[in-house]
Amino acid sequence: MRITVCLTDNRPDAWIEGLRAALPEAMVENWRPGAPQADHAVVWAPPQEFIDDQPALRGIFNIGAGVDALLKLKLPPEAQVVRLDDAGMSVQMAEYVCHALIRHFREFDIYEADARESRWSFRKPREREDFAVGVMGLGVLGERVAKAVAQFEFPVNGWSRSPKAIGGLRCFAGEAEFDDFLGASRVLVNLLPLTEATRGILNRENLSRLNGGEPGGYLINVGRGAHLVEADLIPLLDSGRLAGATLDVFEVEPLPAEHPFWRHPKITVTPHGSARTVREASIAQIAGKIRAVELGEPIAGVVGRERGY
Ligand code: NDP
Ligand code: OXD
Repeated sequence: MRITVCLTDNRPDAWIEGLRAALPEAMVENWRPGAPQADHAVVWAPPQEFIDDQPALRGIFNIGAGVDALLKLKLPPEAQVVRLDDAGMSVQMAEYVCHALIRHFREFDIYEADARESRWSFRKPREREDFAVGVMGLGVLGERVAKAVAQFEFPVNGWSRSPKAIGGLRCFAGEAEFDDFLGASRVLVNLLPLTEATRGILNRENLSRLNGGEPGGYLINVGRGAHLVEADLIPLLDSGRLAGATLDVFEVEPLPAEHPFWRHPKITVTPHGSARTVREASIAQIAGKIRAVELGEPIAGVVGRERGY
């Protein structure tokens, strides 16, 4: 069995070494144009040239959860596309979202500003019942995040494509229940995959529906930058319709130095690091799946190419 590795923006050496150790029966090599045909590929954002050069691939294993960059390519029709299934990301995502939520709810941003001025001043406590959290996407990451938030006794709503019943959450599903989900939520957490159905979903109209249409909504975007219509955000913040936003993902990454999000007082920017790929756990997961595929066994995390995630 031959495995080819093509990792844009990532150093391949440790991945190759790890895959060789986990799959000693396989030939694992970094891809170069004209390389021998491989059975499986381990990839991150590969160029079309790579795919065109490897038409016989049976499995394409993405080293991230989101496959939007991969599905933009013209892939071999028979190849199975497989995304990372947690592999150490969900706990990081839960930490990130709980931190952003609690920082906003407890007004730690204001205490930080006060501390810079040596000002000793209490904020009036706020009621968590008034800060219902809505999690868009109840998949591997969204469900873990929703359950972590529920531990802090915030009311939690979740929205997914198919109906779900998850203890401690009020679950909404599909377009028909989307407006009710938004209206019932004050803090919106986006953990959707980027697909044709979800691109631009964080727009003026939808964000204005938060909190029953009253001002004070808050956005945490950890999905993809193209979920947000960036031009709509600053007017919503400046008019007070939204109280703030924590953004980890952007239409253009790295976020250009001149982008107004960097300097807006109500926006917190992080550099697409809310849940990083954990190399050792990911290698173990991918190697296990490759071995299962070779034995004809079913695996989790197979992407539905027609639905886009
Ligand atoms: P999953 O595929 O496990 O979950 C996706 C969820 O979104 C599912 O609940 C699915 O519904 C729901 N969904 C998809 N399309 C729609 C739709 N049109 N309407 C309503 N719900 C929809 O993905 P993960 O949880 O593993 O990851 C989610 C995303 O997080 C990734 O695609 C990636 O973009 C992003 N991500 C960001 C990272 C970062 O560092 N910022 C790190 C890792 C991931 P259903 O359950 O019905 O199928
Ligand atoms: C992912 C990411 O999709 O890092 O895994 O964004």
